[in-house]
Amino acid sequence: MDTWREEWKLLERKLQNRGLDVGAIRKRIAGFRCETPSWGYGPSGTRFGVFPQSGEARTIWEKLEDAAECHRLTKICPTVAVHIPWDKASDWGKVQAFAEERGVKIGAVNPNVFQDHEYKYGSFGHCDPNVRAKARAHMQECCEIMKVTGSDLLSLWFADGTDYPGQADFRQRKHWFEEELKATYAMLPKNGRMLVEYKFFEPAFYHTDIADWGMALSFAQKCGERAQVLVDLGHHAHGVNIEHIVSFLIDEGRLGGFHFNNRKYADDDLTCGSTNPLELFLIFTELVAAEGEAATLKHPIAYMIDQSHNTKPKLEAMIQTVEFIQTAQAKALLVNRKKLKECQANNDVVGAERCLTEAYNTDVEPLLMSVREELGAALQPLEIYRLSGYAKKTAEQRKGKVAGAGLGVN
Ligand code: AFD
Ligand code: MN
Ligand code: MN
Repeated sequence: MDTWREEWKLLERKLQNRGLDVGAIRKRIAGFRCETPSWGYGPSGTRFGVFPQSGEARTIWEKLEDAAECHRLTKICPTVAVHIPWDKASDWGKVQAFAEERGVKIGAVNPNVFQDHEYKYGSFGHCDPNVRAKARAHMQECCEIMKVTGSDLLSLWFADGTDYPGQADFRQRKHWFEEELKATYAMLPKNGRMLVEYKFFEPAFYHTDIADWGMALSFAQKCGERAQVLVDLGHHAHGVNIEHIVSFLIDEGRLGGFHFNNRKYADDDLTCGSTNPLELFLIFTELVAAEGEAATLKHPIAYMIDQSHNTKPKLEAMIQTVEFIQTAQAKALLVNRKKLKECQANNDVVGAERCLTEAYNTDVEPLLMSVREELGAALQPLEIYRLSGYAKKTAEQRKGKVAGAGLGVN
């Protein structure tokens, strides 16, 4: 018998002895889905330079090919977030058909109101009503794309802010944002939700109009039920307790979803779980607890990756990320919640902590492999990918093809 099956049998018994419902846990792991971003497969870099990788995806078509390969191996990444106009396409019905032929679908639509030269002083926060109107028109364009692709998420991030004290009127900008976000909300397809993402700085250096979860929550509440907050793990100052923010937003019914990544310093877009796996695990303990209490969540939480892989091969880094996220979710499901509640009720601090550390320190690889086998996924997706020669084959195929100007424009 493969050694992993023996390891799985041992682990299964260990989990049963801990009083865990192993069948239910496996079901939850099998049901977890994570969206990959088109921009994670394409050219990326920093403000100091972009270092192209041979074979990296340049067009929406190539990005969808790579995303389909990630899903083929993992079986938990069936949707792909798109970014407009990085992924501008003349016929989104054709794009969706191309995606579906390969086993994936277009997911969240991400507008881009930060790179056109008109947006130098902001978009929804700009003092010129014509610039605000241009940004609103782009939101309309993205909502139309959602109707064609059947996407139900409009994922909003704004680079808006200022670089110096006195440069703009904070409250005036807040009012413009409220007005424009409400107008955008009114454009949503009827099944659509609007996710408002926050970020404490960058590219603006003095203030960012949607700088933290409280501002995003306030804007969402002013728009309506189908507006929620998007938590990007790279968008917090050092030491911020993200798992606490997540639990608060869950309780407010306003946790829309995540952009998974990791940071060492700021918005580094590093592989999720690479620099701080414990933080990812603690976030997932809040998520799996809420998802386990049927009445708590009014809508599914959108689990999406948002990373730029500059020094790692793109698709390899994406598959590695999916494995890290899957591992954190599985470990979080091993927390004995009944025992944890008892410890909490008795102020048994060490006992409560041990409920978490016992789960966090469990090697869940055999458990994941048993679920992957059931899903028809590769037992070790990253390993299989690295041995598959996919990167070399696609680099050959893509060599010489006319790239879409690097922005996925085709
Ligand atoms: C940048 C922004 C933000 C946004 C992403 C995709 O910081 O995270 O979601 O680009 O537009 O990382
Ligand atoms: Mn993000
Ligand atoms: Mn970011």
